[in-house]
Amino acid sequence: MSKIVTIERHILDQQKQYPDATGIFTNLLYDIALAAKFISRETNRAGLADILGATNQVNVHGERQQKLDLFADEILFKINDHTGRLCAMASEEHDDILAIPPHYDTGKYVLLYDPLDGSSNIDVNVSVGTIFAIHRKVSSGVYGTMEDILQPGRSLAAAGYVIYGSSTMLVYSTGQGVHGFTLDNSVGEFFLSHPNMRVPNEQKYYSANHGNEKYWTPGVKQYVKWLQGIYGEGRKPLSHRYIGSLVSDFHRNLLCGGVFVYPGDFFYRSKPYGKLRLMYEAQALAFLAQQAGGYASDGVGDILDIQPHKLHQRVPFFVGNRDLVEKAEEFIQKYDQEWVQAYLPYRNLVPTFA
Ligand code: P6P
Repeated sequence: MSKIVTIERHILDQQKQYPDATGIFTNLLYDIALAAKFISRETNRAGLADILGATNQVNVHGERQQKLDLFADEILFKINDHTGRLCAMASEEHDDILAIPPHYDTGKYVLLYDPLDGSSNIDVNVSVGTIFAIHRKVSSGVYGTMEDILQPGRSLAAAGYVIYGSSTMLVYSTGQGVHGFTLDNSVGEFFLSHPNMRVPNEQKYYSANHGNEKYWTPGVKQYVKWLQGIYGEGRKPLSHRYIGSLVSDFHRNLLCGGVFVYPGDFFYRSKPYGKLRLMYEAQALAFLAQQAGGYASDGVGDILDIQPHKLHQRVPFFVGNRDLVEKAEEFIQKYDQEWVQAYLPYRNLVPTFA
């Protein structure tokens, strides 16, 4: 029997090797793991309880909120609002920063999360996920501000996701590699199952929604044809796999090799900056990809170098094997200058506090 390693044991082991992987992460990750256990339980029985289906509410993006969205959002906030580890939180489901209630202590980290990404898939029993990112507090006051939230991904202290699939897995990094833990429901504990996850050299899949192909820029269209092997070049063509649930598509490509593609549309369309959000989706997955030997780009440059200017900022997203993502940048640089020149002013906006 191999060594039984819990999240706590793993971080303590890491702490010995890397002095800056402070013990604070043990508690913070444990809080997230506890929330994940609650969400996993509800997600797995969604078909049975009356928690299934949409509410009559829409979120900040005008997307109808699933009941499980709201449940996951509330659990993550309630488990973390009183611990004294955080100075603020932010969620996909809320317009603005989530303040720590005044009667609780604050701490030196900020937690950003997408509580249940891909939740529209719940009713059809497709796996969904939670995505989280942890920044260090940089503002001087007691309570967190937007300055603590809108930091580039390069500054991330930790990030990860939980995938609620055939099994529930928590995958995280504190900057010392990517590590996956699988939930053993019989004991209610996450155990290390995928130590030091690395993007494999073999590349198997590309993920893109071909229903949007008519809105793709010329460079992106040619890039996807290159991925399919249409230009020959002796490269093994990639198979297409698209679940429409970001965490699921990312997780499969992390394990099998490949690239996820959600580009910006033409500017006359509704999503010129793509659909995915920088602060609680792209940054976290870009951090993990980089830690696993991969790379993430908005088609112009490294996602981790983008200075955010607003909480729900969208970003074009290419993530996976470094050579596949860099090839996307090449095609866009060569064939999509009109789109790039229109995108750069948005990409380079600075936040009001700067
Ligand atoms: P589309 C789910 O709604 C989500 O935010 C991600 O999980 C997923 O990758 C993407 O949107 C799917 O978007 O436009 O292909 O349905």
